[in-house]
Amino acid sequence: MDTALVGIVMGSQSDWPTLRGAAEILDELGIAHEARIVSAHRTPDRLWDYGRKAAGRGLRVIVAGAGGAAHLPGMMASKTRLPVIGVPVETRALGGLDSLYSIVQMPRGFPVATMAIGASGAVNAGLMAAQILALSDPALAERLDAWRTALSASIPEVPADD
Ligand code: RP5
Repeated sequence: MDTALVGIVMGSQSDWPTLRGAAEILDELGIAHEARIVSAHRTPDRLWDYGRKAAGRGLRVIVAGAGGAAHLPGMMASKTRLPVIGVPVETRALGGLDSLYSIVQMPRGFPVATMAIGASGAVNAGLMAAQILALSDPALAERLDAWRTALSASIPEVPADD
């Protein structure tokens, strides 16, 4: 197994159905990654440890998803200089607006690149991580270009009836 370049962290097992979208796109693009449950509130020491060691272990980008009081992406960003891409997980109570506001409104100095709420946000987080890595990986840049071209080609110009 190659050393993971992207760390996907989430606050709970219940976030995995959403965050899996990031893992799948990274698989598709041939990017080594790992997934871990790291909760800002339930396992703060694990979060500290993960953030402190992330760069030294060879990770280049972190995708962090959480729902509700979603402090994980911001706290992770405070512990590592690696780019952190935040995914607001949809919530039953507030539809994920709570997650979005918790993640997006960072104080000056510790940015989190915040994606859309839910599944689209997770896939885009994987793509954003790939785009960052492609800056220094020409082979990946080619795979990414091909992926984007295929997506464009799959969009019909004329809408079909049901
Ligand atoms: C957050 O609380 C997690 O990120 C999750 O989205 C939410 C609910 O967690 P569970 O109660 O389902 O474990 O920490």
